[in-house]
Amino acid sequence: MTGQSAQAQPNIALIKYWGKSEISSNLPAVDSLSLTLDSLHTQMSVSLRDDLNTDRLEINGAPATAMLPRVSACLDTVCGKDRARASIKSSSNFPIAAGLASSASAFAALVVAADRACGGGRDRLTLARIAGRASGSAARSLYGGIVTLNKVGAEINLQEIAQPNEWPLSVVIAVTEEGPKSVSSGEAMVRSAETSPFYSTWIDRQGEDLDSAMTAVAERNFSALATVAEHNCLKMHSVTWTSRPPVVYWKSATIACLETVRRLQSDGCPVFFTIDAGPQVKAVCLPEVLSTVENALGNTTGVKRTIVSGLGSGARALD
Ligand code: 2P0
Repeated sequence: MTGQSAQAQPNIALIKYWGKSEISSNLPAVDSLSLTLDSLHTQMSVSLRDDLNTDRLEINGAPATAMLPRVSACLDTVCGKDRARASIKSSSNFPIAAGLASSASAFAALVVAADRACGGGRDRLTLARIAGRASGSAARSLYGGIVTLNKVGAEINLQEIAQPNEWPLSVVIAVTEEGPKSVSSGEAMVRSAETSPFYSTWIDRQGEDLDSAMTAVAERNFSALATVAEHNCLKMHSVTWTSRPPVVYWKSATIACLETVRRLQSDGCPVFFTIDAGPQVKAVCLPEVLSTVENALGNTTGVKRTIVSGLGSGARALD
């Protein structure tokens, strides 16, 4: 029996992946830029076992059959279809399937653990490409700090454009609802592509947002990063709102959090918001205003709790 463990942290996109150019290989339709977090994590263990007839998956201690086909397919890619069956155990220290990028940290940790379990020794980019086929955002969690993902032909490339200590941004996550989301991001992306009148503009204008964000990161220009990240977020949600039937991930507490961020900004506080495929608001700020931002969001109507994080490293094996 071989058992291997790995850990990965979720990432939060400031320039968002929304849409697929090829569904079979899960190739993103747009490039993206994200922050890898440090305080949230998923730990995954993979044991290849000759005594099992089927793969077994436990998430936070409970059997998880719905996710198993995606996990098994990912293991096939890493270890080959003729591999031994696997016992896979995943645990996360944050709510899953609620717009906190749990699939990103899960599949990033899975490919690292699986690669070790079958003795592959693959490099990080190869593992990121495999993770990306399972979940587009997972590729970014193989890398740390501020990360870009670019589509080049039928492949993706990734780059760490700033290490956590080179621009130590802070993130406050305002949790407004803990349950799983109503429409999966994969399904919502397909619906957006097929029905939103704004989808083609979203695709066409992504390059300029990514360029602006990369320049802002290179110059450590917080207000420029804030402007383009909020714009990109609101564009992505405009696409989901205008899909048919519409996909609206926001709750009233989500909007209350945006009002809190606007109030902080008008007081001169260096903070901006972003929202993913769920109702939570992620506020990115400079470390010196972290407690101000955390208090303000924690006291916003409808916020159940806040989670604070800095920037962290990419997925890694655990000994
Ligand atoms: C992102 N999201 O860039 C965007 C912004 C959500 C909103 O990537 O279908 O779970 O598994 O490739 O990676 C969430 O999508 O999608 C996501 P699949 P994934 O972070």
